[in-house]
Amino acid sequence: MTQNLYASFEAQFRAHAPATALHMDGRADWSYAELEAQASRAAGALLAFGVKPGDRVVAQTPKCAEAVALYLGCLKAGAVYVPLNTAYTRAEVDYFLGDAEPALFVADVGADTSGVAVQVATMDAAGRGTFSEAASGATPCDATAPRAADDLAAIVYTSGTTGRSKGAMLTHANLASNAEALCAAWGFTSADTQLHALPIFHVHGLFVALHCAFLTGSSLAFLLRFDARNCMAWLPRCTVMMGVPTFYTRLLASVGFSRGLCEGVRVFISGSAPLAEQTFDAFAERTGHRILERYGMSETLMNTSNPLHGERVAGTVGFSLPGVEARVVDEDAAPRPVGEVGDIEVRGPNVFTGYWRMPDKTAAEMRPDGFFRTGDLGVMDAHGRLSIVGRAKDLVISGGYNVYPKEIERLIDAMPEVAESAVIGVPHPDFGEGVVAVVQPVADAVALAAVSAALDGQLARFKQPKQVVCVAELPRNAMGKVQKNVLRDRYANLFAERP
Ligand code: MLC
Ligand code: AMP
Repeated sequence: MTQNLYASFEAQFRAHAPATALHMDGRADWSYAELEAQASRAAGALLAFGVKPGDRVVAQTPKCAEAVALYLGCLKAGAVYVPLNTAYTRAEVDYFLGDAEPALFVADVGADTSGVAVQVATMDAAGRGTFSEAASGATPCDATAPRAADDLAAIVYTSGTTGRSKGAMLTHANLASNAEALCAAWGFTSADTQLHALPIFHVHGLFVALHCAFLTGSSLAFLLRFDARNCMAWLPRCTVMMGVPTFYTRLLASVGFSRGLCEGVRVFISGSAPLAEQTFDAFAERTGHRILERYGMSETLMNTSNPLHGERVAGTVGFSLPGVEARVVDEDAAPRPVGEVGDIEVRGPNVFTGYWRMPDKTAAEMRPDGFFRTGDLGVMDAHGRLSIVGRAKDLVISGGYNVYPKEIERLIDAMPEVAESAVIGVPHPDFGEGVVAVVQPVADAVALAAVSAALDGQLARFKQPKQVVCVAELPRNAMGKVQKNVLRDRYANLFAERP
C-alpha cells in the first residue's frame, strides 16, 4: 500500500467533498471537491512539465489557493516540494536552485527569472500564470504516485550557523505521523474552521496548519497575509487560530479586539518563537483564552505541545507529542537533572532524514541513538513539561522568521568602511526580537542606510538590521571571540519604545 501522504488527504477530500476547504476574501470558496480537482490538475501539469517522482519542484509563489493545489499536486505526482520565502532575493533564490536542482521552478509572475538555468513556470497572487495555464490544459492526473514511507515529500531550507542554508529532507512518513499526532492532540474535527493567516512557505503555515485541516476535512479561512483588522473580521466565523507570537501581540494592540470576537474559538495556538508571558497573560485577561504554545522546527516538525485539556503554562512548550521523545542533555548526551538547563534533543517518526546533500552536517547533528540535536536550550520538569530557555545556536527569531547572524555579518564585513560586525537579536515589541548590527568601523561611523544599501538585493529585507550601532571595539573574551551576550545586554532596550 502506498505511503504517499496525499492518499490520506484524498480520502478525506472525497469524504468531505461538498464541505468548504478554503474560505477566501473576495473570491469564491473552494470545496474539498474543487481542491481535489485542482490538485489533480496541478499534478497533471507537473507531469506535462516532465516532473517525475523524486524530482524537486521549487516554489516561490504568492499565497493563493492555486499554490496550495500546486503543493498537493507535487505530493500526488510524487515530486519533492521545496517552498521558498517570497521575500528571498534573486541572489538567495539562485543558491537554492543550484542546491536543489529542481525539474521545475514555479516563480512569482513578477520575479526576475532571466538566466535561471532550470525550467520555469509562473503564478501570480490570483493563481494565474503559466503554471495554471498548463494545469487547466493538462489531463488531470487521477493516479497518486506510489511512495514509500521514507521517500521525500519536501525539502525545507533553513539557514545555518555557518551562513549556508541547509535543506531539511522531510519524508511522507515524517509529515503523516506529525499531522496525525497534531490532529489528535488539538482535537481537530470536520466541524472546525481554522483561521489561516500564516505564510505557506514554512512548516508552520504549510504543514502544521494545512495538514490539520486536510486530515480531518475541516475548513480554512484562508487569508493571504496577516492583518489584524481582517483577522478580527474573520475570527467570529472560526474555531481555531494558529499564529506566531507577533500575531497575538498585534491583535492585543488592535482597538476593538475583544472577548466577543473570540467566543466561537475553541483554541488559539502559538509557535515558531517564544510567546512572552505578558502576551499569554494579557490575552487570557482580554479574551478568556489561554494560548496553547507548542514547539517545533523545520527539521523535526512539531515536538511538544501544551495540552488541549489540562493546564497550559505560560513560558513552557508542554509535553512531548505522542510518539516523540524529547530529552534535555549535556554535551555528551548524558541526561541533565530535572530543573537544570541542557540541550534539547528529539527522536521520533517526526525527525527528518538529514540535510540535502550534506551528510557531514547531518552526522554532526544526529546522535548515534537517533536523537537530533535541536540547538535549543531547555529545562524539563518532573512531569516532563519542557521550557525553552535559550539557544545554543547563534540565531535570531524575528516575527517567527529565523535570521542567522553569520549570513548578515559576512556581507557587512565585506563593506570597505567596516572593520568587523556582530549581528544580534534584542527584544522588539512587535517582532519579539529585532535584528541589530553592532559595527566596528574602520574610521567614520557607518549609518543604517549604508548597511541597508550594501545588503539590498543580497538578503531578504526581513533579515536586514533594523538598527546599526557603531562601537570603537567589539567586546571579546579571552579567546578573542566576540561576546554577543555582552552586546545583547548592552542594547537590550534599543527597541523598547519603538513598535
Ligand atoms: C516583515 N518584515 C519583517 C518581518 N516580516 N521584519 C522582521 N521580521 C519579520 N518577521 C519587514 C519587511 O521586510 C518590511 O520591511 C516590513 O516589515 C513590512 O513588511 P510586511 O510583509 O508588510 O510585514 P507584515 O505583513 O507586517 O509581516 C509581519 C508578520 C510576518 C509577522 C505578519 O513576518 C509573518 O507572517 N511571520 C510569520 C513567520 C512564520 O510563518 N514563521 C514560521 C516558521 S516555521 P521593509 O524594510 O522592506 O519595509 C518554524 C517552525 C515552527 O519556525 O515551530 O513553527
Ligand atoms: P525553524 O528553523 O524556522 O523551523 O525554526 C525553529 C526554531 O524556532 C526552533 O529551533 C526554536 O528555536 C524556535 N521555536 C519554535 N517554536 C518555539 C517556541 N514555542 N518557543 C521558543 N522557540 C520556538
